[in-house]
Amino acid sequence: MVSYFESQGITTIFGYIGGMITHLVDSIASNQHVQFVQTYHEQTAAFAAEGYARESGKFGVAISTSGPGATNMMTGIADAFFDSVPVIYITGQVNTYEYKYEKPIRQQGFQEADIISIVKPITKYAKLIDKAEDIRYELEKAVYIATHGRKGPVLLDIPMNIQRTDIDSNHLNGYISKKENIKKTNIDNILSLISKAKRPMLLLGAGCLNENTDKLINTFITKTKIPVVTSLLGKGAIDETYSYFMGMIGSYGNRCANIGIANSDLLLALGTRLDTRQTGAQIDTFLENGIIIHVDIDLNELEHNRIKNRIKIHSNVTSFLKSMNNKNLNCQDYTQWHDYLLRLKQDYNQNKEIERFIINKSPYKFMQILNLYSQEHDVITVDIGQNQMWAAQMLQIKKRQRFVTSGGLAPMGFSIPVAIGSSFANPAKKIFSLSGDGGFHIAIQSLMLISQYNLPIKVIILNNNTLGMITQFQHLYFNDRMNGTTYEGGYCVPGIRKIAEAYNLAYFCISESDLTNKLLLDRIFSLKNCIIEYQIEELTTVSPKLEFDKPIEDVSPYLSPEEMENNRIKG
Ligand SMILES: Cc1ncc(C[n+]2csc(CCOP(=O)(O)OP(=O)(O)O)c2C)c(N)n1
Ligand SMILES: [Mg+2]
Repeated sequence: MVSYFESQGITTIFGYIGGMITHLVDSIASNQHVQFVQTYHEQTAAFAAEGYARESGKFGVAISTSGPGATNMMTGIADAFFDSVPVIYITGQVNTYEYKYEKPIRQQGFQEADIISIVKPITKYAKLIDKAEDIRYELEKAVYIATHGRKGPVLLDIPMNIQRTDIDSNHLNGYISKKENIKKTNIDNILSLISKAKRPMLLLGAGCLNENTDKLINTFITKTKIPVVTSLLGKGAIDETYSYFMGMIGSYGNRCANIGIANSDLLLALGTRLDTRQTGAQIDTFLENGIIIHVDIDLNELEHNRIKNRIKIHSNVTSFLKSMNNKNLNCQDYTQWHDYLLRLKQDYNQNKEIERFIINKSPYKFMQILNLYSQEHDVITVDIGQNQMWAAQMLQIKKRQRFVTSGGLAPMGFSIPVAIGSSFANPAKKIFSLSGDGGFHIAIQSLMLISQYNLPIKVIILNNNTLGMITQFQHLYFNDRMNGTTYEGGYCVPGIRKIAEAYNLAYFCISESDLTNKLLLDRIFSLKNCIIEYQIEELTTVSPKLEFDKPIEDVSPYLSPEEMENNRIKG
């Protein structure tokens, strides 16, 4: 198994040891080219493998023992499933002669759990391998499934006695993939629609992050000058300094992006599933008078999307853009459309939003500083909560920068493990890992790896001393009853200075007043790794925010009806 992973270019396998996986760990240790990284928690391994997959462009591998080891990986498995990340998860299992199989009992072997049944709904493929001679076939099949079509996780559950069987893989059957049967799409109709559109908009989703897709996107927009928005997961698909880049759309999208998309007459949505967080719950009003061309690799997403009236194109983004770029496309004159969007961008960019609507500007000011200190090619990993949205709204993603966050599952504690996985995939990359105080606490044990392997990761904690995203929710809908989210409500933040010391990492505590201290910031940001605690006083909020049942352009805090009207394109 390890030799096979080596042949696929995999250099690191993440995991946590236990009796039922010791054979595999031992085999990894005996291979010169593949290392085993002991992650101190299986959830860290599961997320790290995702980070490794995203950064390497290959796939990640995470392993654990049976029972609790396997169940601890589940959050990562679900995350990889919803966000389409190719990862091979391998769990050890009790010996086949101890396994309960179909017997109507709860458990037969010690630490036995039927992980296959548990993970079926959150994997592309999950298989108990209880015949040693199946291993080659199943392994090759697992990698094929994880990395083809809409990518995602696969789990192989391997009993201990199967792991220790001697095999000669040259004499075992391999997996031969079926020819993929994707119809060649006729794009002439699409070209004609785009050429007629007066106000087209390109929406980039996670499906645009494949290798080389950025070049194709670049060619397409250089040629057409079509304006661009992204989804949360699409951030990083384009250098955001593009003049007609409007920002991120959605529930926490930039106001100019949300108004812009609402006024377009044709939306070319690439590699995105147009979920509620992007479109708002008012799907009937989403691009009410416009055409939506929906390009997705997953036929089910195309067929079962809530938004009616879409032109569906079953294709991956890369081949779609290749065919588009090969054709002649005569676009309309976009001068008026561009002028309108540039005006929106001027009036409703995130800096304006903050000036106008945000009382506690401190977190956003930190993001402005990060824009100065992060460079092309850097990796920025982001956790869940207000910190995620401050980053998504405010960070201007540069050329080949990677913005890694979780969209579908959104598990707190994601950012640091995923940064670690990225770092093992590409040790040359500088990484900024952002978390809230809550998410940081959940991922705490993974800090060990940063000092242990001296990884180039700066861990940044936006410490507002609350589970901020939920306090904003409690403020809106629960009359400020801050149960479980503030000190008074029973939520405490540990002393981060002491934690940094315990994990052997340099520590800096800064607040808003330090953001003008260039000398200090230069020093902190020039370090290879450290923990930066950014202390934020008072209640924090995210703005804009789309409230339930509002159309995408009508985000809170609300504009006056006159201002709204003034932003609407008539006709
Ligand atoms: C594992 C997990 N548990 C609970 C939640 C629900 N949740 C979403 S955001 C949030 C608060 C996050 O607080 P913090 O990490 O301090 O970030 P902040 O919002 O303050 O920036 C919570 C509890 C979640 N997303 N993931
Ligand atoms: Mg917080």
